[in-house]
Formats: sequence, C-alpha cells, structure tokens
Amino acid sequence: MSDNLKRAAAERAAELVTDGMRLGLGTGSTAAHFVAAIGERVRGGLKVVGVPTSEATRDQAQREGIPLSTLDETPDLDLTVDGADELDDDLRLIKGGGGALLREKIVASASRRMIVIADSSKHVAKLGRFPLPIEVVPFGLTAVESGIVRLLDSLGAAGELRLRRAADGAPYVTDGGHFIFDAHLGRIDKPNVLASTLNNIPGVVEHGLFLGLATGAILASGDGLVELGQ
Ligand code: ABF
Repeated sequence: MSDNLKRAAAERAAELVTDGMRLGLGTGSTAAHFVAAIGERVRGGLKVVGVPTSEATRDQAQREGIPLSTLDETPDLDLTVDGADELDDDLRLIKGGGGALLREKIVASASRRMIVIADSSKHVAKLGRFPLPIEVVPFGLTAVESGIVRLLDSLGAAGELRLRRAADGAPYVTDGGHFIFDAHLGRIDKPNVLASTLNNIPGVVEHGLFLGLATGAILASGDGLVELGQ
C-alpha cells in the first residue's frame, strides 16, 4: 500500500517535468519511483539532464538511461524532486534517514524549486519524532560527538552514532566518507535555532533540517494526492 502511495506521488511529480529541465534527482524509495518515471519518459523522448544526490541514485539513473551531469557542470537546477523523513505545514523537513543528506541539501540549494514527494504519514504537526541525522567528519569523532551530546543534553535529548550493522559495530559511512549521528529529539520547537547551533559545532558537516528549501510537496494518501506550495 505505502509503496503505491509513494509511486503515486512520484508519478505526479514526474508530470511537472518538461523538456530542457535540469533536474536534481533525490534519493530513497520514493525518489526511486520518480527516477523510474523520468527514465520511462526519457525513453519516450523527453530531453532532460539529471544531477543525482547519491551514488545509489546515480546507478539507478544510469540504468534508466537518464542523461546525467554533475553540479559542477550544471550548477543551476530547475527542479529537484526528493523524498523526506518528515515535513511540516511550512515545508520544513527532516531528511537523511537514508544517509544522503549532504548531497541532497547541496543539490536542493542549487535548485529553483524543490518538491518533496511522500506518503502522507510523513506530514507532521511538529518536526522531531524522526531522529535528526547529523553528518560528522570521522576526524576527532569523540570530541565532535561530545559537542553534539552537550547540545542534546541541554535539550533533554540523546543520540547515537549510526552503525552499518549492529553486529560488528562499524559506523555507517556516507557517500562523502563521513559518519552520521542520529539525534532523538522527540520534538523540535525551534528548528532555526537548532540548525544554526548544530552548524556551529566544529566537525559537524551538515544536518538533516532542510529549512526554506522545499517549495512544494506532493503527499499521497488513500484519499488521493494533496499538493502544497509549488
Ligand atoms: C531521502 O530518502 C532522504 O532524505 C530520506 O531520508 C529518505 C526518505 O526515504 P523513503 O522515500 O524511502 O521513505 O529522501
């Protein structure tokens, strides 16, 4: 059921794509439906170029036959379509559950429009139930973690380093060669304050709060599609 909802949102987003667009291609199971839908349209003659937000999406887009570029070659994008872990009424997002938040944020920031596609269960009144991913450099991990833990303590929250596999205790490594710390906040009352506080911790590369980046959302539920923004 949920996969059908993801596909419905993705296929609606694919209808918004027109010839000549420079597209940011998101990551995750919902974005994968979008990449598949664009692949089908490309095979039918649509002319677009895509900038993938992860190695996984690059592989899929290549298999689909979508012409690809890099953000260095194509620094201004018309539209990015990506999934999210949570979004609120103001189109503020938590992303990064899939580990691709850094490239996702850089690509979204380079786009004139960013549309979130999701099943409607991701739409929340307040962000924070989903653990907030914080991408950190491996260098000086203990010190970097301490900085994050001090901040979380002050908020009555906790977190942990994401592991690749619980069995061997090896950290999960992002496409950029970084680690991810997942912060269990429960609720985020002041997303802007939290975002800038995290940005000020040395060693934090990026975090999964996407504020002021999404311009629209397409949410699918059993009752149909709801579109927010544009
Ligand atoms: C990406 O994939 C991420 O930012 C987010 O963590 C995740 C959502 O995955 P899915 O679409 O599989 O729920 O969009």
